[in-house]
Amino acid sequence: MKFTPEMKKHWDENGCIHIPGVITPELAARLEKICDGIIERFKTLNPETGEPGKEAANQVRKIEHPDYHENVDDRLLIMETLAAPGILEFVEGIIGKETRFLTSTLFHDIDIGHSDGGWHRDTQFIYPDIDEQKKMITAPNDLADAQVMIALVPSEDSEYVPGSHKRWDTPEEIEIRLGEYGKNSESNEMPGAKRMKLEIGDLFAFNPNGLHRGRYHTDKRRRTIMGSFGDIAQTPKFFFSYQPWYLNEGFLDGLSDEARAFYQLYINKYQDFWHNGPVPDYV
Ligand SMILES: O=C(O)CCC(=O)C(=O)O
Ligand SMILES: [Fe+2]
Repeated sequence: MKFTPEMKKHWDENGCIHIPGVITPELAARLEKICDGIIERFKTLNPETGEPGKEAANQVRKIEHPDYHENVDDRLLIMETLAAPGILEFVEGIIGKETRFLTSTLFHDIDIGHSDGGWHRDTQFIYPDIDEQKKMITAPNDLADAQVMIALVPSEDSEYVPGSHKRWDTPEEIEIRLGEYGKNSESNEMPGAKRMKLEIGDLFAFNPNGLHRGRYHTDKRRRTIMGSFGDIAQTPKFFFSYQPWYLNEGFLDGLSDEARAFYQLYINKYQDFWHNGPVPDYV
């Protein structure tokens, strides 16, 4: 994938971008198999809690955790894919700053339950106070993040409201997002919502400040991996960035020089937090 100024323009205007075919179907198939194994292991034992993963879970976080992998090469393939030169160039291009890693996620279909997904801005989980949220959205330079998804099987499970990343909610939007204590948040009537149609190997990146949601249905297979990236000048210390196993001896061994350098930057930024805590609550 080659980064272009058009991509940056599209990103700035919309807060999201869809780029077809960034990985080959062959690589997607290999990763899909690895992800099946991760989900099975998570169900048996979530290494972060020491308990079986939640039954209705639609995601596994931090999929490079060593306990999800019998085979080191599988772990390295995931890390290599999320830090491929094309991806890193793209992320720096759209964010417009030097970037660092934050976390990885695997989104998958669920065994029980059925959810069209709750509309949200990720900022609402960090700033429950509405005025704080508003301040963060209207000063977007303070939060330059990108969520970069790669679909390993076709997926139409992500929706976004283009342009909503750089403005506050309209009355209709806020009523859906937060009205009546979240009772309306799964509404299918969000004005301007765009559903992404991803084929195998497609990339979908979005600014999590914008209005978005994911759909989780038992009958729609989903295997989408995601890397979360942000401005190197910021080091948010919370559950997502708590990954002390990066300090394990030889954790980066076997990676390409570029990927190794990128994850080493992550270690440099976060090693104090991982050594000294405080250990965040599990979410
Ligand atoms: O499942 C999805 O597509 C939504 C994910 C999401 O909300 C996020 O990564 O911030
Ligand atoms: Fe989100």
